[in-house]
Amino acid sequence: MLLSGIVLFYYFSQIRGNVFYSHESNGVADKNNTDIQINYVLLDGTNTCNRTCIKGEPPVLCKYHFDVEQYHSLSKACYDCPYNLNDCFRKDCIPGDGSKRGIVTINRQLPGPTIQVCQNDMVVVDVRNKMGSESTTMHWHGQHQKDTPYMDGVPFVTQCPILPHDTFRYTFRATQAGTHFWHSHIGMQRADGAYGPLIVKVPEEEDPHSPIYDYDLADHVMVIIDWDTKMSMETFLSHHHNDADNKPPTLLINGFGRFRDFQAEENRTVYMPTARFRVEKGYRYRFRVINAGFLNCPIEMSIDNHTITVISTDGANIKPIEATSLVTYAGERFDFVMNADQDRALYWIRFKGLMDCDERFTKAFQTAVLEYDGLNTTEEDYPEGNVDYDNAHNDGLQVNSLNRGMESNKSFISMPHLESLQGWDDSLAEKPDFQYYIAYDFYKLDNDEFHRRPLYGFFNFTNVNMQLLTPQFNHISMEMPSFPLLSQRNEISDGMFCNKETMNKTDCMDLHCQCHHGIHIPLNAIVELIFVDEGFAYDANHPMHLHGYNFRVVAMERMGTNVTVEEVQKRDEMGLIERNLLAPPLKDTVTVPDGGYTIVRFKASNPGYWFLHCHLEFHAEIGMAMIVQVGEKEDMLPVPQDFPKCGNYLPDPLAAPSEVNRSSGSGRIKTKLVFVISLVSLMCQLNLIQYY
Ligand SMILES: *[C@@H]1O[C@H](CO)[C@@H](O)[C@H](O)[C@H]1NC(C)=O
Ligand SMILES: *[C@@H]1O[C@H](CO)[C@@H](O)[C@H](O)[C@H]1NC(C)=O
Ligand SMILES: *[C@@H]1O[C@H](CO)[C@@H](O)[C@H](O)[C@H]1NC(C)=O
Ligand SMILES: *[C@@H]1O[C@H](CO)[C@@H](O)[C@H](O)[C@H]1NC(C)=O
Ligand SMILES: *[C@@H]1O[C@H](CO)[C@@H](O)[C@H](O)[C@H]1NC(C)=O
Ligand SMILES: *[C@@H]1O[C@H](CO)[C@@H](O)[C@H](O)[C@H]1NC(C)=O
Ligand SMILES: *[C@@H]1O[C@H](CO)[C@@H](O)[C@H](O)[C@H]1NC(C)=O
Ligand SMILES: *[C@@H]1O[C@H](CO)[C@@H](O)[C@H](O)[C@H]1NC(C)=O
Ligand SMILES: *[C@@H]1O[C@H](CO)[C@@H](O)[C@H](O)[C@H]1NC(C)=O
Ligand SMILES: *[C@@H]1O[C@H](CO)[C@@H](O)[C@H](O)[C@H]1NC(C)=O
Ligand SMILES: [Cu+2]
Repeated sequence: MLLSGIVLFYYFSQIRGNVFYSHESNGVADKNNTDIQINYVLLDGTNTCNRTCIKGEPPVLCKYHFDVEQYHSLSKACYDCPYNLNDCFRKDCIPGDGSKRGIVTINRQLPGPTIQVCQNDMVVVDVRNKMGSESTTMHWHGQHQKDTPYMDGVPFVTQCPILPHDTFRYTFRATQAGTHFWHSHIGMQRADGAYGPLIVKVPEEEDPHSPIYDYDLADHVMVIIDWDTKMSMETFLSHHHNDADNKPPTLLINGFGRFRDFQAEENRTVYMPTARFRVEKGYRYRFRVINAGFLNCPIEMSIDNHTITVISTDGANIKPIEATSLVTYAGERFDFVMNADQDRALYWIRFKGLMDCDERFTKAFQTAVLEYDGLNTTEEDYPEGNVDYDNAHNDGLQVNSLNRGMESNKSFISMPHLESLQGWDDSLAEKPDFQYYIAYDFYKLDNDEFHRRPLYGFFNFTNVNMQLLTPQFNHISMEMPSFPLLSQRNEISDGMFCNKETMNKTDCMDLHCQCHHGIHIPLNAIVELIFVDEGFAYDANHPMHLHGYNFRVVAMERMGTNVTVEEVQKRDEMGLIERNLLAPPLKDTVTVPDGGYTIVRFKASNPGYWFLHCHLEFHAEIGMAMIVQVGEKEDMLPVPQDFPKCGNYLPDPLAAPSEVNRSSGSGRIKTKLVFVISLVSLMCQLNLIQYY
C-alpha cells in the first residue's frame, strides 16, 4: 500500500521541553504530567513509528499529517483501471467498488493512512481541512484520552469543528493497546471514506497471545465498510426527506470491492481488484479486523477451509476461541489468528452483510482472497468457484452472532461468554453504585426535521416509505450544544441538560422531544448501563459506543420482538438476568439484540464529557446519542489556554452603538469604513457598479 502521503519530516530531531500544552486554566489545579515530560524523539510516524516494540524502550513522538479532502473514486489518477489492473494500484487512485462517486479522503487514500505505534507513544496528527465548505473533526476510536480529554474529537462535546482551511493538531498518548481506528466524527464523512487503522502494539513479552502466532503484519489489517454508489449525504437526504431507502448495496475491504463487472475487448469480463492477504504455508498469522461501517449492516466474515482463533476485541485480549465465522458491528474491532496449514492455493474470504444488507434488501456481500505463497498467480487469478450472497456463509461456530444473547448454544457464542484476560476488577462488584436504563426504538413522531404537521406530518402519509421513524434514547433526541461542553465548560448553564428524569415521558411519547440529553455520573462510581432495544419497530441493530472508556459486557439477551424497560426490570428483580461478573470481555462498542438488552459495567474513573451513541452514522446524526458527564467540572483536566473556541454570536440588537465596547478595535472599524467608501467611489468612477 502507498502510505507516503504528505509527511513532515522531523526525523530524529531531538526536541526538548514542553511540547505539550501547559495546563494553566481558570483556577483549576495543575495536574502533574511528569510521566509524559520525557525527551521524546519526534519521528515521522508513517515510516519510523511503525517498528517492533521493545520492552523498556522509551516512547517516541510520532507525527502525521492528514489532508482531509473531497475527492473521487476511479478518478483520472486511475488511468485504465480496471482494464489494466496495475493502474488500479497507482498512487491517488481509489478504485473502490468500481462506482465513480464523490468521496472524502485523507491524503487521497482509502482507507486513510495507517497510524501504527507502540503503546505510550505520543501521537501528533495535524488535521488540515482542505474541504471548501465542510468542517471536520477526527476521533481516535478506542483511545481513552485520559490525559487529554479535549483531544477526543467530538464536535460540540470536546472541541469546535475544524473550519475549512484550518489545521488542528491532535496530540495524545496511545494508551490503549490493540486494534483501533480513527475516523471523522462529523456528518457523513466516515461513510464517504474518512477513516483508517490505528494500531497500538506492545512488546512481544507483554502480548499474552504472542506464543500462538508467528506474524503480525501491517498487510493483515482488514478494514471493512458498507459502501454506497453515491455520496452518503445524498442517500441520507433522500431517505429522510423522501421515500428512498437507506440500504448499502455493497461492502469494501481495505478500499477494494468486486461489485460491478466491466466489459473489456473480446467480451472479456473484468472486475475491480479485490483485497488480497498473502500468507506462507506453515505459519500462523494475526489478522486485525476493523468494522468502520456506517449503516445497519453487520458483517459476517469467514475464510474458506480455515478456522479463525479470535484473541481480542476492541483492543482487549480474550481467551482464544476457535470459530468458523465472526460477526462485526459498526465500530467494533477483532483480532484473530489463522493458521496457514492448508494446501497451497487461493481461498475466498467471504463477507456477508446482515440486517439491512440481507436477502430481504440489498444482499450486500464482498470477497477478498487468501493467497498462499509460491503460486505464481496474478491479481487476475481467483479461487475456485463463484461467491454470491447466498453462499457467502460458512457453517460452524460463530462469534458475536446477530440478535442472539447468552441463550447461546453450540452454534454461536455471544459476547458476555467470551473471557477477558484481564480477570476481575471492582467494576464487577455484585451491586453497582449507579444503574441506568437506556431504552430505544424507532418512534412514529412528528420530528420537526422530517415531518412538519400540518404540512407533512408523520400521519399525513399512508406510504410507509414516506414515514420517517425517529430513533431516540429514552424518548429524547439529542440536540447538540452550540459550543463544546468540555473546552467551554464555564458556559454551561444550570439545567442545560435534559434526560428521562427531567422530561415528561407521556409527553415525549406523543411529541418529539429534543434537547441536550445528558446524565451526570459521580467520579469513580461503578456504573451499570442497561441498553434495552424495545424492538417494536423493525428488526434493527444499534451498536452502542461509549467514548473515554471500555466497559465489561456482562449480559445480553434476546427476549422477543416487543420488550419494555418494565419487563427487563421485572426480570432482573426476579433474578432471571444472568450476569457474568467473573471476567467478561472489555469493549467500547457493543451490539444489543433487537427485542432484548445488553448490560455493561465500568468504573467512572475518567472525568469529562463523553459521547455515548449509536455508531450508525444516520442514527447518531439525528440524535440517537447522549452525553455522559463524569465527575464535576473541577475534576476534569483544564484545556490549553489557546484552545479554539466557538459558539453563537447574539449581541443585543437594541443596544446603542456606544454600548458596544470601544476597546476592541473601533479604530480599526473606522479605518475599514473609510477604505470601503473610497473603494466604492473608485468603483463608481470606473463604472464597476451600476445603479438600477
Ligand atoms: C507534582 O509532582 C512533584 C514531584 O513528584 C510534587 O512535588 C508536586 O507536589 C506535584 N504537584 C502536584 C500539583 O501534584
Ligand atoms: C510498516 O513497515 C513495513 C516494513 O517496512 C511495511 O511493509 C508496512 O507497510 C508498514 N506499515 C505501516 C502501517 O506503515
Ligand atoms: C461478443 O458477444 C456478442 C453477443 O453475445 C457476440 O455476438 C460476439 O460474437 C462476441 N464476440 C466475441 C469476440 O466473442
Ligand atoms: C476446501 O474444502 C473443501 C471441502 O472440504 C474441499 O473440497 C476443497 O478441496 C478444499 N479446498 C482446497 C483448495 O483445499
Ligand atoms: C509464472 O506465470 C507466468 C505466466 O502465467 C509464466 O510465464 C511463468 O513461466 C511462470 N513462472 C513460474 C516460475 O512458474
Ligand atoms: C442454536 O440455536 C439456533 C437458533 O435458535 C438454532 O437455529 C440452531 O439449530 C441451534 N443449534 C444447536 C446446535 O442447537
Ligand atoms: C395532515 O394531517 C393534519 C392532521 O393531523 C391535517 O390537519 C392536515 O390537513 C393534513 N395535511 C395534509 C396536507 O393532508
Ligand atoms: C405528563 O404529561 C401528561 C400529559 O400532558 C400529564 O397528564 C401528566 O400529569 C404529566 N406528568 C407529570 C409528572 O408532570
Ligand atoms: C409488537 O408491536 C408491534 C407494534 O406495536 C405490533 O404490530 C406487533 O403485533 C407486536 N408483536 C408482538 C409479538 O406482540
Ligand atoms: C465590555 O467590557 C466590559 C468591561 O471590560 C465587560 O464587562 C463586558 O462584558 C464587555 N461587553 C461585551 C459585549 O463584550
Ligand atoms: Cu442506531
